[in-house]
Amino acid sequence: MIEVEKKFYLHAGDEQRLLEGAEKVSVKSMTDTYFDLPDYTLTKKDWWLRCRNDRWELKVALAGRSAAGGTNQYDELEDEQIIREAINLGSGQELSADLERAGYRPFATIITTRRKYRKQGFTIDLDSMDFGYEICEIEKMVDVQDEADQAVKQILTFAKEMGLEEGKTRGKVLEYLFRYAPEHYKALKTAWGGIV
Ligand code: V4E
Repeated sequence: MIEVEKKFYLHAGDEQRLLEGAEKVSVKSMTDTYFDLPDYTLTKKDWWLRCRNDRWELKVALAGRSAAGGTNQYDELEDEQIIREAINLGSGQELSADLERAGYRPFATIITTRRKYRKQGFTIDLDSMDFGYEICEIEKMVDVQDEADQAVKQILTFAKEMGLEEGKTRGKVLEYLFRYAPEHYKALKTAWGGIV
């Protein structure tokens, strides 16, 4: 599956409008620890290796850093063997031990409370982070890349109908790096040729 998503900052009145008629799906807390090599090999490629509530995930950027309309597209790998292959990590012992041996280190731990809703075929996540940051994500899952471009347009149209401001947003991890790990943030800015 390919996740097509766009992040928005909500202003006064936005949440109420957005959630009107929405179906509440869940409220969950998740603890994410993100890992990379000291030279930021993964994140410079816009790849994000994390352990979420004890399960490993690798988000791999698909369509460049920022596709049309600032909607990022990622493949989400959740099978440990496939994650190993993606990052060229041979089999040994536990994934965490093998990662550490290969030089990977945690660079951020973020606790998020996520309120999840569904409306008009879109998933709406209202995320509140433990370091004092809030962001809204509108998402659609699609099966193949061909459908992703269509999903991008649909998300942007839906957001416009809901009266949301379509501006540049900093996701939770980038905001975390911006605040607490400026050297890492600067490395990404250089590698990507700009950043919000
Ligand atoms: C994809 C990404 C990062 C990893 C965290 O992704 P995010 O979507 O913020 O996490 P979350 O918890 O919502 O994941 P989900 O539960 O939906 O799977 S950190 C930065 N990015 C990408 C990114 C980018 N390339 N450029 C900008 C301006 N922002 C974010």
